[in-house]
Amino acid sequence: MSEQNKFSKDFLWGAATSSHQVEGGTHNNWSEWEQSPERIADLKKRGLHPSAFISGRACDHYHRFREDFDIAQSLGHNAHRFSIEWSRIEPQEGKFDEKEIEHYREVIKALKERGMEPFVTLWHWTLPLWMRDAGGWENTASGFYFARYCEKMANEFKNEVKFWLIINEPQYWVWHAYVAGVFPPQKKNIISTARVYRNLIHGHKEAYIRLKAIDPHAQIGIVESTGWLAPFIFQPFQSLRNFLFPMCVRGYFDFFGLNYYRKNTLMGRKEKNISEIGWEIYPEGLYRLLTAAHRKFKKPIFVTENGIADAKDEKRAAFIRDHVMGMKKAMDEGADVRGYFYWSLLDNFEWDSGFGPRFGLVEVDYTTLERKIRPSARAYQELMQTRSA
Ligand code: IFM
Repeated sequence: MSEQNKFSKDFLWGAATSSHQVEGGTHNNWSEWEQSPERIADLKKRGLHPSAFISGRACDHYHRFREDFDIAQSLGHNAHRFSIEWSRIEPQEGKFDEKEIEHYREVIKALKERGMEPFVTLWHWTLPLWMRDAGGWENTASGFYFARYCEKMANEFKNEVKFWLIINEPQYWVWHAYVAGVFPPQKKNIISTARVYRNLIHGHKEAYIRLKAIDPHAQIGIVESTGWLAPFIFQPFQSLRNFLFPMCVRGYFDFFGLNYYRKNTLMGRKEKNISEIGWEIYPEGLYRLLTAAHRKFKKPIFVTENGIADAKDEKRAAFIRDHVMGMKKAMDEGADVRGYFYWSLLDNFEWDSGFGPRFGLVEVDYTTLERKIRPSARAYQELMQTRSA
């Protein structure tokens, strides 16, 4: 590999997680939904075993984060993305739990001690129960509630955290919760969708303003889920699918967090190369979307998620290599990409799909909670080391 093909020393390499998916012991709108009689009946009707769809103790990362960060450090990561669980921090409206704030202070400290830059997501899809009972993001005050919690976090961690991500994949989440109706609250209602979208925009902007007021040097990002639409006739919808929310909050983010997994072939022939959950593997899409995001927003970009469900670890190493190459191509053409986070560090609870899909660089035995590093995690390490100048 020629020198100019290498990544700079400050390029950030790491992996991502989210609280509800790995911590275990969360008590929020999702944990209650997972155990609701309606959800259990629905799973049984589909011949599925409900226990595989209840997050429960997940990976027990809440108690094992140091051990997990030791692994990430041993794999050469110099950054890590995780989320703060709002329901732990503010279990009752307006009342912040100091013990839980200290927990996340320890998490951040543990990362820094291991030479990993923390990337902190403030909302990754789970609500405190009081917020759910108040109507969740449908409530007109939801943006205010959310921004108040964000402000608290910024005040607590302003000296330790430089990179903040406000809301994870807002448009993707709205679609699944309010249009497709597969995430709680499982509504399929266009009025609710519009209301929630508007409140998320307001929540994002208000959080940005408050975070910046507390720390003008903070780098605050948007994270959106992107997918390459195919075939060609869907080209005009590419922006709507991938960049609508970021366009609505233009001027209120310092960097673009781009999550990318797959091609979405809406009709015609699909890619033959697919993951074990049927997602079409298309590294070229990452190149194209990074290039498009660069042209549209002219901001620094981090690939904040990119990963594959692959229990046997047969495709993951090539998947990472090919996507990193796609990313490099976009960088060579001018996209200001500054980091790459594989999803996910650990196997984890994949929302409505339960524990089935295995995205981890590290395999988790959900009975013993034993961690086992997959060979692709080493391949990823080699890739980042041989390519860093
Ligand atoms: O697990 C999810 C994550 O929570 C959000 N982005 C996509 C991942 C894989 O589906």
